[in-house]
Amino acid sequence: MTTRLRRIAHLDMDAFFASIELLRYPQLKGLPVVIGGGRRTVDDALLAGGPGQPGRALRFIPLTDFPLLKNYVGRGVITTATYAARQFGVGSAMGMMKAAKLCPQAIVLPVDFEAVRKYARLFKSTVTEIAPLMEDRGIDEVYIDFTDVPGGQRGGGRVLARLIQKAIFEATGLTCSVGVAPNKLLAKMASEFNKPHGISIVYEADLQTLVWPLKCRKINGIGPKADEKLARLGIQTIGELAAQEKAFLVAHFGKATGAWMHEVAWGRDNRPVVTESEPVSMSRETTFDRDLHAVRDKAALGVIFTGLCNKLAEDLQRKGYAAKTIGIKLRYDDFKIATRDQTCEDFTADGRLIRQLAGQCLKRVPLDKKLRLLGVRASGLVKATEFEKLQNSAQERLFRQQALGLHAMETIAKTNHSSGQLF
Ligand code: TTP
Ligand code: MG
Ligand code: MG
Repeated sequence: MTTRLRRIAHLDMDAFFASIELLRYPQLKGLPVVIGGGRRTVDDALLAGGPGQPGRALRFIPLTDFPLLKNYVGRGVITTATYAARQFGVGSAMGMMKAAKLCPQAIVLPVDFEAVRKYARLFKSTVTEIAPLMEDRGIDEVYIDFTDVPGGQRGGGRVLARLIQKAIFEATGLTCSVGVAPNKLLAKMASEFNKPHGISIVYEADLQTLVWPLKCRKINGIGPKADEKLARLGIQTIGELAAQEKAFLVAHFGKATGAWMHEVAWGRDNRPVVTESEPVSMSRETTFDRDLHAVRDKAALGVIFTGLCNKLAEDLQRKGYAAKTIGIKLRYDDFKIATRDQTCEDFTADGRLIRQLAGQCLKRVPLDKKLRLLGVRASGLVKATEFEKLQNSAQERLFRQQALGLHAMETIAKTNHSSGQLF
């Protein structure tokens, strides 16, 4: 087995709420746009096609119809701003009045939360289709474990990062920035290095050059209060923090925080990427070009069956899962469906074992009618890392049993009679 480097990505959408409005009104591309304030009558008029033009396509609304920041009346704060607006010093959490002074010509639009949720769902599902180990970190950002994803190691993660960026752009029309690093802590910093639409790759060896010059505040977890206290102690940068004795930090910030500060300043972070929603099952199926008979077309069916099992095994391995239960689905020429499944003692992502278990299922279905469709399904999934842990403890059990003079137990496949269940 080749040793893989731990590669963790942090992906963050660029000017998220504002970029969503630019999809709706592409004529605003490249212009300073700020999002903030409540919805006003002028906003409703825009959504209807512009003042006096109900029914007009939104992309044809002339720029002169858009409300400007200088005319904005009200208190509110800026939620976010396009990069064009940021050049004027306008940004998140700034009061609208102050922003209007800096960039009076900026166009101001309200947040469309429904659209935000829709695009958040869409970009996240695009990520998990490519790399399933994704941790949701809020409306517009995620961590992704690249370590075992095909291509996740190439160029330190650059190849996969670019692929995901492209897939998100194709699915949503939105851009994002990605940082790939040995852990979440560094990845989170790295995703900001080349914003917008950037990728940055950080290795452990880059700590001194890329991370230590940054302000302590860039560490996710060091807030304004801790930062102020660090500044009072004469510590401005992460490098200066790293130069402190752990005992010194513990003395000033307490045992847990002090030790944590020391670790993060040295770029160390072992937190795993935690996925909240695990897939329940994975399956592969195929409908034949012509109906096949189990006996007369045995050879052809055998090849297809083995192919499906191997593809399913590849899917499991690529997405980092192992399955407890393997099942089959048949559709006969009269469109009736039969399913069977088989639970094994261990978890598996192995093509040959999947083929063997699926073969046992096949022996339990009637095969007198012709078949239209064949499918193989894996359920009872665990993450491969969990599986390794289970395997290790099973191995230990086995050694203990052998030490006690017991026979090594064979994996006994328990038969689970269920039928008529759809995949
Ligand atoms: P961010 O990712 O912090 O900002 P952003 O996506 O607008 O810009 P960047 O390119 O720098 O990542 O936040 C994501 C969205 O969350 C942002 O578009 C609007 C919303 N948001 C708030 O509602 N309030 C806030 O204070 C911040 C910072 C963001
Ligand atoms: Mg963002
Ligand atoms: Mg964000």
